Amino acid sequence: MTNTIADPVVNPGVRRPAYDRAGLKTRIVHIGFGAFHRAHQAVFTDEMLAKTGGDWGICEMSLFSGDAVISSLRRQDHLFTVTEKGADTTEVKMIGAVTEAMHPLLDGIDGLLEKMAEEQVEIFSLTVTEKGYCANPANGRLDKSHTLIQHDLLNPAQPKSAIGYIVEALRRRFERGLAPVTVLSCDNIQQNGHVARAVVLEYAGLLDERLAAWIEQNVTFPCTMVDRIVPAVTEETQNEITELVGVPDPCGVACEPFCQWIIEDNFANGRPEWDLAGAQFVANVVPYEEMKLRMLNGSHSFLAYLGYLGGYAHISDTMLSDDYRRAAFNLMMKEQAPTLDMPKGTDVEGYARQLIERFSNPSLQHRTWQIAMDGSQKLPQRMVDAIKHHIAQGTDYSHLALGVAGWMRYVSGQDESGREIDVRDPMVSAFKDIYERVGVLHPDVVRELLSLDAIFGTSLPANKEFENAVREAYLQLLECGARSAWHL
Ligand code: NAI
Ligand code: CS2
Repeated sequence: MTNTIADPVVNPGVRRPAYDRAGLKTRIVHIGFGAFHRAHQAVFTDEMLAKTGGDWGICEMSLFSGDAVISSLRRQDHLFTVTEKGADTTEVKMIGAVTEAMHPLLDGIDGLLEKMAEEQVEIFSLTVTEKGYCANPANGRLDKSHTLIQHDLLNPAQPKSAIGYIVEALRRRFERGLAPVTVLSCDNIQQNGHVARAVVLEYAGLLDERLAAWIEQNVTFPCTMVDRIVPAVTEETQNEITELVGVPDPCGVACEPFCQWIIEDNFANGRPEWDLAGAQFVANVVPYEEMKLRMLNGSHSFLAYLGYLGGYAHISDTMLSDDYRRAAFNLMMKEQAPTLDMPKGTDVEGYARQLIERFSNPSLQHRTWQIAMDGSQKLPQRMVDAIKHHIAQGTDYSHLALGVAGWMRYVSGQDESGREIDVRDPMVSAFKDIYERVGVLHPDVVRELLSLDAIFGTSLPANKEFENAVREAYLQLLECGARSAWHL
């Protein structure tokens, strides 16, 4: 048998769990054992446990891909490592907060549902990506035509979508007279708790009005602002982790040292004292979410589209260009910050400067291609909401228009040298149809892409001034290329 991180071969520099793991119970079920959860909620829970010695354990679940990672996690006693990499610091932490790990391919759909229905479970947390909510991105309502939702409505006891799992597990709890739970969304969606609540209630209502009413009255859906840059793990990262840890850790991830979690204090049942590990519980998260989604994620997407088109593979590469760095800072300060309504004393400019520093971290290889993914699910909260604000105020939004044009140019599927771009997005076939119909890189695609109401809603596309701003930016990109576009 080969050694794993559960064996006593791990390098002494790795920080180990500082609490009694045997006392943990599965009180949290987490759906989406991706890179982000491992480096964020799992770390907060681990650090909280080191302070309190409590019993908040996590059962990890992935619903689609990821069965191999779940199997690996089981093989290594549910331990995994997180490597925090600053510009010139490296710290490796072994996380011990996980008690169980499940996947439908390993345990059957019913196995997962029964785990979620266990009496001691108090929280269902989620990192299932923006598209995992099966919502219309522009308005946050359930997309009833979604293939997974259509399937689940016909087979509610054998669901496929995260929403289907949550509602079926809640039904079992409701019928067995068990306590309700808190559904804790940790995805980058504007008012993520409200969106989770809306889709769960709408879907439950289509199945059973009584169940929907019970959920509405008993289950809570706090909003959260989550922040830590955690790039997808590459082979290079895996090798580096093996070197640092002493044995391979197929569940290991690497991330930046920065970490932030602001949580609306609205729990149906118990909650961990995550504040002891640095999280903040507040009454209203929405302004913080908005600030993060527009300033960080908005400029991330701007840099991802224009960076990819300009030939930059990583965010940190774009930060080596004065033009890209200045454009990202101006986008944040001139066009995103003015749309925010922050509590008094919030240092927005300090936040923007810190973001530029975080984006510049040379130890993180965060691919522009990764961030460019799923743009249809990301543009509304990252750019479109702010554009609406500027149109209402009559103020300048030229960087945002360039960002939208960069997305349009990117989803053409062809880069500036004519090479194919691997566009990943649930709406990719709609983009292909438009480009095929209108002609490759014809500026009329602007009007056609703007008419996708799942992204731009219904009123914005009718605004001629907006269409012209995006069209001009698109023409700039065609004529000069991303690196020479106006605002770069
Ligand atoms: P990942 O690709 O490593 O993991 C994605 C997880 O979501 C996997 O477990 C996958 O099985 C699951 N998933 C994907 N599509 C799904 C669907 N339709 N239904 C149910 N589950 C689905 O991605 P990562 O890095 O963990 O990010 C996940 C989400 O976390 C992001 O989309 C974002 O909303 C949020 N986030 C990510 C940050 C990062 O820097 N990676 C930071 C802040 C938030
Ligand atoms: C990124 C985010 O992939 C993306 O779209 O913008 O995942 C970003 O890394 C995080 O939100 C940082 O907290």
